[in-house]
Amino acid sequence: MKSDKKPDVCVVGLGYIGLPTAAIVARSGCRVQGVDVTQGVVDTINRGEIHIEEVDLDGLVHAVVKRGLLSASLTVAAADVFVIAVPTPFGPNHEPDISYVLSAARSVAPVLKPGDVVILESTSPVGTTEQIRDLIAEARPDLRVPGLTRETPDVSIAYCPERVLPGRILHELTENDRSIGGITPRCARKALAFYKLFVRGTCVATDARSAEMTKLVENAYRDVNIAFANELSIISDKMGLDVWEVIRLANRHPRVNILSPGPGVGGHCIAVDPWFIVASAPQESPLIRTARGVNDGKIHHVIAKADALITAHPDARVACLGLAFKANIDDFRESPARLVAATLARKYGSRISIVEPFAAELPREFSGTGAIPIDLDEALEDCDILVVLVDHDIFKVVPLAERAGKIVYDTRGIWPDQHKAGAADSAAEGLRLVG
Ligand code: SAJ
Repeated sequence: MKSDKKPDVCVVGLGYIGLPTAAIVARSGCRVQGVDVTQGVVDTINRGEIHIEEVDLDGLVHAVVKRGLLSASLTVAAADVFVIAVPTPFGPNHEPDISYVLSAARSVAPVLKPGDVVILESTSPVGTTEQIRDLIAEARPDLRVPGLTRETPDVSIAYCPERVLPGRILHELTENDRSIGGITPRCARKALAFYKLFVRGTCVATDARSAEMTKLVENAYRDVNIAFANELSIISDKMGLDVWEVIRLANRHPRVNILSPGPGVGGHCIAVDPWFIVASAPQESPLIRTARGVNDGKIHHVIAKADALITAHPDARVACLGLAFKANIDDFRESPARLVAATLARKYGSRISIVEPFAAELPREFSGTGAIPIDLDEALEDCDILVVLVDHDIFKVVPLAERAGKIVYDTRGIWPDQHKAGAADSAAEGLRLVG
């Protein structure tokens, strides 16, 4: 990479991470070429528009495209730095699928020249960055690659995971600390110089395998702790305890921080990444594997409890509040709330209404069930049972007076005062089911 001017950068993969990264790198003054396999994505970006939802991203992409700093194409062209940010899903048996990563590396290899830097950002099993190095070595025997030459390598190869939150991506891409894992320390230094162009957080150099494992560990840690909260909620149900009261009190301990129960774990990160660790060490990861089972099992616990409640009130109209995988965003991928609501809709049909302020229409699995989308006011006026599945802010602020006469199953603990709604018992109005 030339040290005197800003590097030309190629970002392969223009999704939830690649596009914001490309836009922020362009904003730092680099010329950035974004590459994607979908013509519609390429065309949208070249019009200065975006194909994903992310706060402030539209304005930034429009600005850098208009200034000629960001353009998109289907094919990789020569650059100084190559960032690979493509999906890494898992297969039917939770085995990691790095085929998109290897395909991206194959598209980069032919245009590499001495001095270039290749950085993988996609969440990947430990050892993937070395596989990219080996692929480049095979495709370009004319290049000296790091770790396989005693001389100074021609190219640098590194791994740098992101840890951004949807809805805060532009902020966190610049402010969060970054782990920069090089195949060699020299590779880490070259990649670190690139990130210092736009990262204000601390960039910590390490080796590629440690950086790969760091990303998986961060999310597995969170999954295990969510599983603890979900298991607590199931135990509390059995014991007739208010899990939210127990957690609230336990968290007053100076060194206890129990996370929040929910209807399960959604999204394509926390529910996926732990499996990459289990795949690498299946005998040594019983806790991580079991936590995945607890969180996936919680979905079925919530379905069974809601089903029993609806069956016990055959004349009641039901509103499911929320379909998104987490609060205040419009991402429905791998959403437990969506699975719970669709299961109830298939069984109870038009008795079920769906309130999802972040969805313009119901996902396809609701078609033909008879369930209809309604807004929150209609739910509060017309429905007798409220099943809270997502902790959207708009749901949290519903005053007690507007839900006092309702039967509430609150899987997110958003209404701690619900029990004040009346002399709640299994038959009376105002029953509050928690956890
Ligand atoms: N959840 C709970 N209870 C909690 C916290 C979360 O049930 O106490 C559920 C949420 O409802 C959601 C799921 O877990 O369904 C995941 O939510 P999340 O808040 O963990 O958010 P993600 O998946 O959008 O982001 C995570 C973050 N990782 C960590 O917090 C360690 C983010 O920093 C990562 O960048 C992201 O995964 C990722 O892309 O890997």
